[in-house]
Amino acid sequence: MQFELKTNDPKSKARAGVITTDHGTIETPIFMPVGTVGTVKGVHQSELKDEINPDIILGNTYHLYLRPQTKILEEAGGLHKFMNWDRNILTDSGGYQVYSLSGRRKINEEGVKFKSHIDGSTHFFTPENVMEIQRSIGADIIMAFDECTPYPCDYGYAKRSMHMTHRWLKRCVNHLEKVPPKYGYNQTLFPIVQGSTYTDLRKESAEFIASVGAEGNAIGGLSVGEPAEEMYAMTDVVCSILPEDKPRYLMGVGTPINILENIALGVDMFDCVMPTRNARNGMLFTAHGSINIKNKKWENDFSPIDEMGITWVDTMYSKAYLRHLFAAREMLGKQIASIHNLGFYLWLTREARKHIIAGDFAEWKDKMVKQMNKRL
Ligand code: PRF
Repeated sequence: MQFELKTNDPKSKARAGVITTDHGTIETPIFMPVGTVGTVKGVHQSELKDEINPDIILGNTYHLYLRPQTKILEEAGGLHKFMNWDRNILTDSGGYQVYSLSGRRKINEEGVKFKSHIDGSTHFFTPENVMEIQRSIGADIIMAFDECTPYPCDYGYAKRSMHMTHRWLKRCVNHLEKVPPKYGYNQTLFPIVQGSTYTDLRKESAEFIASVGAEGNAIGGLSVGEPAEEMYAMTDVVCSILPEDKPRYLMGVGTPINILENIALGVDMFDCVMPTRNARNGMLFTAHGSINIKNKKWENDFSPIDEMGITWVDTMYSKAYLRHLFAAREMLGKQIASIHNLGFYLWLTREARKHIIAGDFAEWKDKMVKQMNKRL
């Protein structure tokens, strides 16, 4: 994998770059649509490619390991072939998904014992087997196995957990060297900074992660319920320590405003279920604020979903029609809303990139943050 830093914004820490892997280039900043189980929920591959057009999507080790299971993915020749997606894929390691299982897991130095959300069966993830599973899935970028701490988290726990995540990283790196890639292209491991909301821990973690010399780095443990200002303070500290010439990925973030604020602090990559999950609940993001399409006020509003027309659904359908689809619980409603929201998120990061290159990102960001902070 290569990363070429193209432009630094003069008035913020925002950057524009290009990542190149064996599955093509990724222009950064980028938002990566989440395709947890090998599908970006409700969106056909053709719509994803032609309309939303991301250079990379995300998959989840935890879910894919449980279903369809590693063996099937190997027989298919990896996730790219299985889901017929020939661009980049990143897989998360399961560190966050098992954390979300709270009552159904036990963590110790060796790894995490957890119960499947599907059938209750017991499984064990270790840094070693998570590397092997990610070899079998075959994503271009794979994540280290970490513990994502909750918020709030007491200092002692956060510190012990962070040190364990660092030891787990060493085990990931050692083991990955012993297991070659399976499908003839390279895979790049991104380590993950932890340290909860404690500045000294974040510094220590970022220094440790930087010392490993990986080709890209991630920031975990944020957007878990802390106030946005605390998240920004942590991203800022971490970005000031992580290497300039390597991409930085902020995991599981966030709202359109969170994304712009974190781009301004030097983050290059994002993922979040928000655009698709909120779409399925009838919430649309636009450049002028968010819309609850289920609201009665849209009942006879025959104007397009979004005048900007970023994706074809925006001008093809009216707000009244989309509201009707939600009221009637028709699946097309969720599909339309998902395409709209993902199109908007990708538009937002592409515009950010354009403005970084043009040198007026900071002003544009402030204007957009004000504009988007409304409910229509
Ligand atoms: N670790 C991993 N995946 C994640 C996170 C993390 O801390 C987060 C935190 N927002 C989202 N996804 N492995």
